[in-house]
Amino acid sequence: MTDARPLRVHGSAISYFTGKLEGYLRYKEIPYERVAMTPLVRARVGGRTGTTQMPAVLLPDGRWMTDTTPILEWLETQHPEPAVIPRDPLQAFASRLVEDYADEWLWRPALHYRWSHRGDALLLSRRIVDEMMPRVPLPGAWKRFYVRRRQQRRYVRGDGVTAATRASVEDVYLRTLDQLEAILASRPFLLGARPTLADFGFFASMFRHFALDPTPAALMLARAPGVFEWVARTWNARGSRTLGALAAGVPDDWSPLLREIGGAYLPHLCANAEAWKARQRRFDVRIGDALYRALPVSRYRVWCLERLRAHFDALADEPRAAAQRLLEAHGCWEPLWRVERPDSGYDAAGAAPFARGLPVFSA
Ligand SMILES: N[C@@H](CCC(=O)N[C@@H](CS)C(=O)NCC(=O)O)C(=O)O
Repeated sequence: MTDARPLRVHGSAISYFTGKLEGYLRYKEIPYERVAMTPLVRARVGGRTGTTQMPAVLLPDGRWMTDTTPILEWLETQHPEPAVIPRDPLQAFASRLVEDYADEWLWRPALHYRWSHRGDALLLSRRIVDEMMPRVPLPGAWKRFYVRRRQQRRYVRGDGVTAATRASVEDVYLRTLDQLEAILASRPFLLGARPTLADFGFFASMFRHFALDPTPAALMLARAPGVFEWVARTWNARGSRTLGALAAGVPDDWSPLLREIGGAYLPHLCANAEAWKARQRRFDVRIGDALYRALPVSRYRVWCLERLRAHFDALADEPRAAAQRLLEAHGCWEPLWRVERPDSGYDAAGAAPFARGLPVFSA
């Protein structure tokens, strides 16, 4: 990409996936401007991309992109150095798996902490209204109340967080802090001396939610100061100076993350994919000791499962055998293939991130 004009990143200063993309763009030293998603901007973005999800990126040549996972993948082809997708095919596959897991599985705890805790909800609804709805001609208190109610209904109660599941949802966050803290005790980033896809996957929740929202930030400071430091390190990383080697292979200290993927995330993707095939709108799933009820079926997450399989299938013989051993050792192999033909029907032409966007929470 030779055009040096900045990308226009339509999103928000408090958004999970906008933060993920910004961390990546800063590391890659790709110039961008953030454009607040006011209702007018939102309507325009929706018309151009098919979804009002953020971030939505407008390229200098007039093309629009949505969905951070294929956006990063495409930007890597335009700005190959320094690569955030490891050159080693096994590491690349494992990084993609961890990116997808971190993107999707930490969403629920991130939204729960933000909207279930009153102090966090009051603060964040103010920030959202001030940034994105300043000119909506209604009293500020009404706008903030509307935002809190919408987010609680959609992303807390609507995503299965109840008195019965709340402790399990919070445990996902606390366990992740412990897992990352252990890894970061021996390396600056998850795979070595510079960030990779796995770092940017976790950066989504860890930066704009967990490190900045008061309740989870206090927990992070007390329990995992190494993670807090990594959040700042990732935000401050630059390809031109954050250099150095990656570890060899997939480090042993990734095992707890991989077991979580096999025991929780992939079974959840499978239940969602079965429900999609059965044309349900909602589904129940038991993960560990939590029974999540009436979760919205997500076509996007059927596509996530398909994409992980496609990345596996694309490996050459030797790394494919190594990836299979890794997946088997962590309980990921069986659930990766459990559902026969998930068939999301999304993006058959392989146009993502330039395809019509697909909202996460919608069948
Ligand atoms: N898979 C998408 C997810 C984007 C997403 O879910 N963004 C959230 C904000 S961080 C959003 O826009 N939600 C829509 C809404 O709340 O209306 C990505 O990676 O960009």
